Amino acid sequence: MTETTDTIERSLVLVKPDGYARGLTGEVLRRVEAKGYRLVALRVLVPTRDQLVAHYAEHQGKPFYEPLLEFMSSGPVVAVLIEGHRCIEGFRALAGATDPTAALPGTIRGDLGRDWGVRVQQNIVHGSDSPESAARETTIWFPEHG
Ligand code: D4T
Repeated sequence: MTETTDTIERSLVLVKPDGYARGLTGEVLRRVEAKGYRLVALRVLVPTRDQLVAHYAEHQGKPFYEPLLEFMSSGPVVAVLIEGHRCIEGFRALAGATDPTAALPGTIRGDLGRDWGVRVQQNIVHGSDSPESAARETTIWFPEHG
């Protein structure tokens, strides 16, 4: 059977500062590759405030917004562009629920995350939640692929 290429999606994944600092980048990438998705681009960087303001525009004004920006700029992250049919939905399933305490075992957040008693959830990874978000986020983290 020939794979149709016109419905291939890309998703923007971030290994957040907690995941990077804990040495979990390889484990996250292992799960992405084991699932069958392709790594298109990968970069280690400390996010700028401008990048985070653009990335988290939808959360501006929420109580966790400033702690979130502070946490996300606290150290290196790994930005990864992944590719595959329905990889946006697929990576969200791999990541699990936002709250790592409630995230199911078997997911990245459920297996590797926990509550640390701080003002923002440290949940190891981010993944785009729609094709529109993926396109917008790709221009922020990988302008050369946007
Ligand atoms: P991201 O965007 O980081 O992949 O996470 P989610 O898609 O799972 O969750 P989100 O956008 O709703 O939240 C972004 C980021 O903020 C933290 N957060 C979120 C938090 O600390 N308290 C909260 O009540 C919410 C909703 C966790 C992820």
